[in-house]
Amino acid sequence: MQEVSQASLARLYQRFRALDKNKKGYLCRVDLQQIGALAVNPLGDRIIDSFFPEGSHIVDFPGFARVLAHFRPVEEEDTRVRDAKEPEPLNSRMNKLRFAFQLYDLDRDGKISWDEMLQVLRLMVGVQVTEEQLESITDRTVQEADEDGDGAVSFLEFVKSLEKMNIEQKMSIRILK
Ligand SMILES: [Ca+2]
Ligand SMILES: [Ca+2]
Repeated sequence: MQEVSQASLARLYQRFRALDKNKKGYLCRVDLQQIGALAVNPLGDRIIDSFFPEGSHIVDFPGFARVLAHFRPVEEEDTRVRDAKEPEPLNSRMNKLRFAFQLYDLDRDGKISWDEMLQVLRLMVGVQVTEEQLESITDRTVQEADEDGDGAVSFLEFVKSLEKMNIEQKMSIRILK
């Protein structure tokens, strides 16, 4: 976490303590559901899931800070050439993309299947489309991204299809105001 300044770490810790209503020393799902930026995000529940890897039900401060690091806006200085030995910051474009990809890839097999795409699109487009419309949106989305024609979207295909979108902006949820 060396890329996080002391000041922002202190603010993050205040945020953690404020969310931790009963001063348990850790957070659970209901605590995280108080984060407004997540409550209004269609993938908020999926993002909350990513705080709890492998069936755990609580997250401590280091785990909380690690997941939130993906959402910090990319600072201008991040575009400078870094020492190759330096680890990539968690909020780099590549890490944001990896994080976004795993929100789609529920079974973690490295590919977004048609069903997985459908589930995400259902969350994103809301209730105003019919199941039939949703399926055709899914068809189109998968087809547009699927370059090798295996019917699923690999990480590379995902990256290419998002290239024109401003992922930094989309993934920069300002939790630390
Ligand atoms: Ca998958
Ligand atoms: Ca493919």
